[in-house]
Amino acid sequence: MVAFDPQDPNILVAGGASSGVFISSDGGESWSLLTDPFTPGTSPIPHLPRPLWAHFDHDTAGVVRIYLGTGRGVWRVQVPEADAAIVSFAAVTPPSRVIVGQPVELTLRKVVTNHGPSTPVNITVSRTATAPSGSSVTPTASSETATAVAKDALRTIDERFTITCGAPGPQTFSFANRIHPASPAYVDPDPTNNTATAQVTVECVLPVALNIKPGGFPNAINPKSTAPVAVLTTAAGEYGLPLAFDATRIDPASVRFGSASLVFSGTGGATPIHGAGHIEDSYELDETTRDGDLDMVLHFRVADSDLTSSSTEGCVGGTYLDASGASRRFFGCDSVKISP
Ligand SMILES: [Ca+2]
Ligand SMILES: [Ca+2]
Ligand SMILES: [Ca+2]
Repeated sequence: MVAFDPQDPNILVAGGASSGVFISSDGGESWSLLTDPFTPGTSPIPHLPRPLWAHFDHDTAGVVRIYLGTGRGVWRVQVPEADAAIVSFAAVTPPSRVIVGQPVELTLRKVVTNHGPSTPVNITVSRTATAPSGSSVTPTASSETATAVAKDALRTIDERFTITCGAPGPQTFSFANRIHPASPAYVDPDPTNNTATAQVTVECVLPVALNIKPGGFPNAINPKSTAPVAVLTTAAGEYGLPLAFDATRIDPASVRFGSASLVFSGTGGATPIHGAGHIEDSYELDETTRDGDLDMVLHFRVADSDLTSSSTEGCVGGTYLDASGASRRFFGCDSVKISP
């Protein structure tokens, strides 16, 4: 015998000749034994051999009554209800920008509760994560149990993921959640509040190779002077960079020069002199080689940046047009020695 509850298709019961009767409250994913085929004489639970039919009764709040018929009579079993619910689900201070190829931790915070009437109940929490094509997220699936959640108590669950951008531009990572009472001996009367989804869109930033003071090292710069900076055109894998970059596609007016935190966040930094750059085959990071491809060289007044004598690196960030004409962000740093 297999019977579905017409009021709640997630509830079904199944029974065989001598196996006992099983119930599932999650559409058949998990099952528990309703009857006692082993010690029916000593336990208060009956053994129902050869069940023929089942009738479901929701007339009483907080419990589902199931009438099981055999050729010899009708038995009533009561299954308690527990309404597990997701109250909220969102990312905790997600990064707005992530460098392509660099793994970043992301926390999603979920609050679950149990609206009862059964209390407390264990709640199984399972989740999946999906990355856009080319990017990655781990773990892609996991689950845990929130134990003994009392009626209307709020239980906070933090879920940690690692995301890695595979391409520059906006990338959307998706997270889906599903909860249910851990034991299928409980029926969840409202499955509509058992799922939640969240999406996190980050701007993926292309890492680039930078040569401050091309042709010289250790990049000693007078704070009252201007600093020449070459953003290098590179192939994928060059200088350990994940993707190729054509520096001649940079929009010079968008470029800023300064500390990593200020430039990466896009909140400040010096603008290039005259808002311009020039395209030339500049020096590679060995300071002696010109590799034959064209790079972007810009000049900045050091005093316009936030770099000080204690700074050990200078960074540039800005936008460029990719092969399809879309505006994307790049970012790179080089060591620097600021001294008069
Ligand atoms: Ca529910
Ligand atoms: Ca240099
Ligand atoms: Ca070059």
